[in-house]
Amino acid sequence: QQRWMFSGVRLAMDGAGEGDAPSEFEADVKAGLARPRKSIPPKHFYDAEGSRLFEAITELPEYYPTRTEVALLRRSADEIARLIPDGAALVEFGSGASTKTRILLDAAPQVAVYAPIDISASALDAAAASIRADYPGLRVAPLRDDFTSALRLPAEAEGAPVVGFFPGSTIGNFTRDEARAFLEAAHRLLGPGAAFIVGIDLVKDEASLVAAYDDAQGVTAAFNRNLLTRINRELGGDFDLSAFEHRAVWNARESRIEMHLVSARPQSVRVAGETYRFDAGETIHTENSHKFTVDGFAALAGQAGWRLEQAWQSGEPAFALVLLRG
Ligand code: AVJ
Repeated sequence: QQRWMFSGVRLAMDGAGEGDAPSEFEADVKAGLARPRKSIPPKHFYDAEGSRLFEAITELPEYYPTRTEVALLRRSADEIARLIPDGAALVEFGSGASTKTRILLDAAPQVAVYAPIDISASALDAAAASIRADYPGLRVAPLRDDFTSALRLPAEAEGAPVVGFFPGSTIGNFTRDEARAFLEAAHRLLGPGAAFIVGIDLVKDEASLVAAYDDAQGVTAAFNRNLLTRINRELGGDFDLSAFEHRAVWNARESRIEMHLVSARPQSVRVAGETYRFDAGETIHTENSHKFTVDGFAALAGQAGWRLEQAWQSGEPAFALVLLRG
């Protein structure tokens, strides 16, 4: 951690992972419930149970993004590897278990340094240990932090060609302005000439999109409601879980799936000593998941100083990996 430098620059949504400071969780929940349109940032989904539920989501028949991206990555890995220079440093944003990274590392043995960034210390330690064990020639320089905050590359990456990696369409959790700010920060961090490989989920028919976020088994509903369980446990809340319904809606104007928790009746909820009123039908907006076109994403990245160099796209359901050049 000493080899890295940080700034106080933070975005409203800044990464997924357990281990947020409780005070940040409390501040976000209190501020979010006090707004006229109540909202809580999606990064707070990922306590231990939330992380487990998200893993279960990735196995659902309706939730296509993970398996589609993994298949696309496998299929494109050799082509992507040809664009990665000898001795490169691979910097991953929100690395989690580093599962997708292995597909790249297997195809690109010329990568010399792996610098995973993740907010969860436990996930980062476990991933770094297992990558070190399986790739003995690779230097692993992990950074435990919110991935929007890193401002300097590790010393191990100095002088090396830099390749950023941000799979999972996690960039879709940002609003447009946040995504632009993140891409600008990543451009500064990775440096001129760097490559940046980003996974983006693509616009498709509304029924497939809604089903992916409102599955038949109710796992996504449980994932959404778990946020209230976490508030009850960690912040002394008294949310009645049976009085909030899961809703996933397609917002065509913003090109995003929104997840909400809908109050089934008028009610008051106490959290950390404060009372919050809900009308019947009032919602807490808990997540945005933006869907892109390759051209639209290239334009957005262009505003942040990146040029689209190559894109790999799956068949239906459509998902893309893009390689941006700084
Ligand atoms: C981890 C942000 C990519 O938006 O698809 C899955 C999270 N939320 N189901 C997504 C999520 C509900 C996921 N990301």
